[in-house]
Amino acid sequence: MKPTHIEHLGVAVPKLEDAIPYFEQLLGSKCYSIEEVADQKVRTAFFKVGQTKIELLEPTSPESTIAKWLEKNPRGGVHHVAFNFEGGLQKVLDEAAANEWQLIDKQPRKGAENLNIAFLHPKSTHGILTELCEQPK
Ligand code: CMX
Repeated sequence: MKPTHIEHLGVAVPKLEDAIPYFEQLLGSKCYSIEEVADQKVRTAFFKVGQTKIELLEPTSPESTIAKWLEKNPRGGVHHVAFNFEGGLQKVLDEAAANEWQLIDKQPRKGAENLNIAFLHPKSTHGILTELCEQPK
């Protein structure tokens, strides 16, 4: 298991439009994509910082995991860290399971930007909700 780079940092915010101007100024680049991920009940906005991205996440429903997280962290903040892998995400997940890390997703599924993704539970990753990613073929 060796990620190539940090694919993105997921940042939960109450409202995308309130946060986008700050990140555009900070990063000196425009938000390049806004996308709704219906099954995660979020709207996302993306920025590039070198090879890494910042993904802003706004809940689209009170049942969204992001809405629940914002109840405890109303200003927003870093919600998850996503690492990019090459050579097959299922292999990485099998290794994670063998390490007894708690898998939220037992097999890869589709996430924002059509990435193949799977999450590890923060209870087994030193408090960091960890996303494993692979670029689509
Ligand atoms: N980072 C660190 N810890 C977190 C966390 C996060 N983002 N979210 C929840 N936790 C912790 C809580 O603090 C809590 O800890 P304690 O038991 O010590 O109090 C514990 O996890 C359970 O928290 P909860 O509020 O009851 O939340 P749930 O168990 O319902 O859900 C989780 C937590 C991680 C399983 C859920 O958020 C999940 O499945 N996440 C993966 C999917 C996801 O995050 N989707 C949104 C992004 C989608 C995208 O990027 O496109």
